[in-house]
Amino acid sequence: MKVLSCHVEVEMGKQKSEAEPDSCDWPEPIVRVQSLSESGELLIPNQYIKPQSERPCLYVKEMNIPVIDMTGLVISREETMKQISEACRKWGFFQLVNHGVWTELVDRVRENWRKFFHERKEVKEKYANTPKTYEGYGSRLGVEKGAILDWSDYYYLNYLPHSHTKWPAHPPSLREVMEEYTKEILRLGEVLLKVFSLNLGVKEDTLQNAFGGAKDVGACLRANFYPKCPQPDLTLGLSSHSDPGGMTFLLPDEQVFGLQIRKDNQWVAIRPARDAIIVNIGDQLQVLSNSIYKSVEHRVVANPDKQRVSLAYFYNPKNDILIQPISELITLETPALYSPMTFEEYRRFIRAKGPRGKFQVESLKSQR
Ligand SMILES: O=C(O)CCC(=O)C(=O)O
Repeated sequence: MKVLSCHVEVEMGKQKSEAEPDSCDWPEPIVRVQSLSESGELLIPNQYIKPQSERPCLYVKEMNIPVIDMTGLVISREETMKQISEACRKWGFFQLVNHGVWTELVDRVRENWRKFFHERKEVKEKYANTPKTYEGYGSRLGVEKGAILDWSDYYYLNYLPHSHTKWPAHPPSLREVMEEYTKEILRLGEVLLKVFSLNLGVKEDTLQNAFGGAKDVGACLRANFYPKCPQPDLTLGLSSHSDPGGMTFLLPDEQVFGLQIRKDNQWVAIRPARDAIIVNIGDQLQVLSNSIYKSVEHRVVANPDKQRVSLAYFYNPKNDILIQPISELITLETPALYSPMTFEEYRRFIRAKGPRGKFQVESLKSQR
């Protein structure tokens, strides 16, 4: 997310009713990318071919994003807090190791989602999603007719606030495993919000309160399935985007790399550290920190030889709370860069426009 002027934010608010997905269906019939990949066709359909300017460079420089050893918060607190602060300001990304989530649990999370995507078509189609809530098995983001699509399928789940979470019944262990994993994500989210608050120089509960309190946060996830792609130079597994929510905990595929982040205006490839959970700052934390922390663009390149599975867990503010820069951070020299907007309003916009929605709004604004 680039720094948005207040006007742009207001502009986004204004477009709400226009952009809101009011239909509960997709603008075109849904085609599963997995079935395209398995067809053995050597040319990808035009609908997946990105404009030249968005096509990926498959062999970009590899960089190590900061690795944070979480035990350091106990044994060398000052140093570790400093490392986290730098990572949030300069990278918007870091890799957490020794995070306390059992390797066995993480392995089971990965294995269950991998199994889901390899269930029979009829099993998966029972959970086909619609743009109304996005929950379930999906193959596109955004409802713009004729949009260029990404080379991936996904499963999206809303976990908190508790509603009728659309759990797949297969594999049968998936729900239990994900409930266990969610507890760990919520624990990590709470710890990190305290660390971020202290690092910003405010009371340790400031960000958690701004999120609406620990009991009212939002938690949702997207399991991503990137099938093999015969022409990975023409498309993307996931288009460039920044995450709209609070922060994201990403379990990357440890065997198949593909995540790239934009660093100093250049795409760099990420090689995940062993057993790491990748954390990235989302747009809401960029707003709350008045852009001291960066919500950084990232994307996923497709792979010609191997399929890839990842799990992005989004830790978000309460839907209806107004998100705006923390008052203690606003001074004459550092005026508020954003006007208040609820996360719900913001998300509605992004959902209608797809992952590149906010960049479109920004460029529209800058053309005026
Ligand atoms: O698959 C990945 O490595 C990244 C996924 C991601 O950025 C997302 O789901 O928002």
